[in-house]
Amino acid sequence: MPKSLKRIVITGAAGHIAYSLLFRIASGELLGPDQPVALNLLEVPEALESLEGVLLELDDCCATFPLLKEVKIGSDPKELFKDADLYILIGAKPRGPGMERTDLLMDNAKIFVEQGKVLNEVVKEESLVLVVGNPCNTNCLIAQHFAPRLNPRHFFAMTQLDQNRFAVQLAKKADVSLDCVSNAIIWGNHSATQVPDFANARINGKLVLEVIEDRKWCEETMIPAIQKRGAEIIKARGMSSAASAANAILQCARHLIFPTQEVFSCGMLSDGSWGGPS
Ligand code: NAX
Repeated sequence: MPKSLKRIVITGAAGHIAYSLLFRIASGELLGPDQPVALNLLEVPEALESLEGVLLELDDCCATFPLLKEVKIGSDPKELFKDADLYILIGAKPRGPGMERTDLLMDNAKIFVEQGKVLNEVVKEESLVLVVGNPCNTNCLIAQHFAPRLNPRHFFAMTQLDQNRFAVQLAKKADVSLDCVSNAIIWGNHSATQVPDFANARINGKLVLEVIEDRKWCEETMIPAIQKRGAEIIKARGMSSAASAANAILQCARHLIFPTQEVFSCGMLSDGSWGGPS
């Protein structure tokens, strides 16, 4: 029997990250090759014309995206947030050169207050919310606070990109392939204060310090490099990470939706003990 349609809300849909994400979701990369999907794409009114262009491109790919059954666009969250299974909240003002994520706090908090309130009105009990727009941990907490009807453990802030950056650094230093690295956990916020946990990460099943034997490099070179990686990319590209962020969204959302034995990082409300979506 064909699977029933899954609806995904994506905010900031005319932005850079969404442009790298939408086509991959439409191709089935997120939910699998037999899962029909509908996209509800939210933007601010000024960006709707640009989003219409993305819609035309999705249309032009339809021959290779048979799973994409429906696309709605608009700027009213009350309309677009109805009946979705997954909410990927990207829409926010991005950092420019020299800005830290906290500089965005005031502007972006307002967005997540409004969207949290709308989620509270329309969200289904089993839906999951993944917040990407920065500062993502704070925005996630704000949205969760304003949507008390939804299980607080269904809200997540994305730190998968930091985890990927961490794992790559370890693999390069140890001169092994990426699949040899496990337990590359990120503690704390997606910010310059995050803690890539080299003490518990593993390379070929061994503790990192047994393989790399260079605590000074871990503490003084690797951790600052990961903490500042976003800023390094902004300096080089003049824009914040987009394709790698979209890639991390897919990985993180798959981890949240499909059961996995793999250790992965993301921000979630905690009482100090671990627990996935319940
Ligand atoms: P863009 O500026 O390209 O796109 C953001 C889009 O959001 C714009 O099109 C804007 O019109 C839209 N938007 C603004 N307010 C909105 C609202 N109320 N409702 C719906 N849409 C709205 O930025 P992009 O490069 O796509 O980055 C988006 C966000 O992701 C930024 O906050 C950025 O800092 C954050 N990031 C988070 C990462 C993470 O690991 N958590 C990594 C990448 C990225 O830095």
